[in-house]
Amino acid sequence: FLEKGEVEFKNVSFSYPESEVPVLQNLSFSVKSGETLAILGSTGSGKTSLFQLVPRLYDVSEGEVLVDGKNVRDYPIEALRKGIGVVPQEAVLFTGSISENISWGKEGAVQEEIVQAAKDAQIHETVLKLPNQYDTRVGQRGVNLSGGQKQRLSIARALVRKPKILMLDDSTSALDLKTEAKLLEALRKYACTTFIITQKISTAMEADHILLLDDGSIEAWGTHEELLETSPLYVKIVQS
Ligand code: TTP
Ligand code: MG
Repeated sequence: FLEKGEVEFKNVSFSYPESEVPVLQNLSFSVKSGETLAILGSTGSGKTSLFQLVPRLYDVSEGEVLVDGKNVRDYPIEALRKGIGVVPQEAVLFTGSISENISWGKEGAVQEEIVQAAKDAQIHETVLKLPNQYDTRVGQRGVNLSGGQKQRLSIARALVRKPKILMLDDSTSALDLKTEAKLLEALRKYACTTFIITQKISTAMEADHILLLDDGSIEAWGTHEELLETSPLYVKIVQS
């Protein structure tokens, strides 16, 4: 659906429809195929809003978002929705089996693919302990899952589609550091371009680039080492 998964923002500004308030202001950056970008910034700084512009949940107000050099407006919406896996900030599960929840949005996924995605998302072992394993129902009258378990199911759902671009909206917030490290390691073989919103410096340190958003603008861009030198705000976050 997408060729390489390169992403470029060119002078992007954005306000929500019917609002005058700019949420993102003049953002320019680019991420190459297979690279990881960590996005940091305080609550309300525009991280989730930035994510929504890539699969065109919203359109930019000014500027351009390019995927593989082409404006996202020039893609069929299906290509974007299928080539980009967005794991939302709040995991959305529906009443149905674990398998159905993972394969949702990918018709014809076979059991091996579902299990592989679950293994990579670090939820397979948990599923095996459930009463009916992959056939266990979740949601109403089904089992209750913890926040971190829901997050990992939601990641498995994105992985089963083998996206070229993977966008994780604080999706590892409930995971312990060891599980998160295993997850990030497993993601490598997907070789997808990865955007990861995170509050954890340990996650940001592993990324190829860090984008620090402050009130809708880019406060700093670079690697962990570079930001330690150039961004007082980043240093403050590291020390907090
Ligand atoms: P977000 O982009 O949601 O900010 P965030 O993701 O950085 O915050 P958090 O860490 O809490 O998840 O919001 C930026 C601004 O945009 C904020 O003023 C709320 C507003 N907004 C809307 O008006 N409509 C929306 O659908 C969203 C997501 C945000
Ligand atoms: Mg958010």
